[in-house]
Amino acid sequence: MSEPSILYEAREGVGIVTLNRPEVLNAFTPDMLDLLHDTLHRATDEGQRAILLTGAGRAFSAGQDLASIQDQYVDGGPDFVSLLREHFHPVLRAIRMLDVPIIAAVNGVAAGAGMSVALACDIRIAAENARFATAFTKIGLVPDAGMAHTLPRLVGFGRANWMLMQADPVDAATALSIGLVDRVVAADVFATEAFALARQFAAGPTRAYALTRQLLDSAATTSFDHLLDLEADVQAAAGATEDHRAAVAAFLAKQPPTFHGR
Ligand code: T3D
Repeated sequence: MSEPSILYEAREGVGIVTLNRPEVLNAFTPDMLDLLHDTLHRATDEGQRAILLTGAGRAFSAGQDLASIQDQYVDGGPDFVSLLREHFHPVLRAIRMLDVPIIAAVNGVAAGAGMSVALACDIRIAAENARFATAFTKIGLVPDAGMAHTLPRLVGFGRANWMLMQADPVDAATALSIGLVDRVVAADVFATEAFALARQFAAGPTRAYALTRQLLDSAATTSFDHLLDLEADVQAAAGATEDHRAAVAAFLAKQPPTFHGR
């Protein structure tokens, strides 16, 4: 029997989700995307307080599996609309709507929609040998899986435009310097450091993280005036959490806070 295309393990409050088709650099098939979607929900349903998303072997993901759709080109071409709407988009929406923080541990190359998935995550930690290739225009496609939204917001319009149109891969050091990733670590300690980072988020104020993401996403499409109204409501939700109250009490008692994710 073949290995599952997505591996899952729960450890110390972290759901570790591994893209697992290393022979094709973890390129996505529809079944794999559906399983990824279900596995993200499995982690939160089980009560994990952070998700660490990574790839097996030498890649994070090379995006859409181009070999698996090759035969469709003789017959009118792949059905891009259903591939995106039915398989990619549920994954991207799940990532942006999770109740817990999700950290992309980019262990190697991330290309096309594989890079898009990494960019949709809350935090990116990359191994020093990681590479980021938008790849879409190299095969005559436009950015998808949300990249036209996420990339300019991370690196600015001009740099995003260059990366999408010129499309040569960007190395990890450059990715760090332009804000595409949050941390870069040596390959030999990458797995340990990535897990430690995820565990740190798993021990944090879970609701505040999810509400922060919600506020940032809303801010991208709203006026400053409306954002001020929105932040009052979202802050009321954060302020009603047990974690907030306990953290203020801990601060006043000169103690470190302990968060329970409630
Ligand atoms: O329906 C739709 O298409 C719409 C959705 C589109 C979303 C997208 O993601 S479009 C972008 C798709 N991805 C790409 O175009 C990237 C293609 N891959 C590459 O450019 C390179 O493989 C990398 C830059 C990612 C890595 O290069 P390198 O030299 O490190 O590895 P390699 O030798 O090219 O790849 C290793 C193997 O993985 C190789 O197989 P082999 O020769 O050992 O049997 C290669 O064919 C396979 N592989 C890599 N990427 C894909 C792939 N197989 C299928 N699909 C891939 N995307």
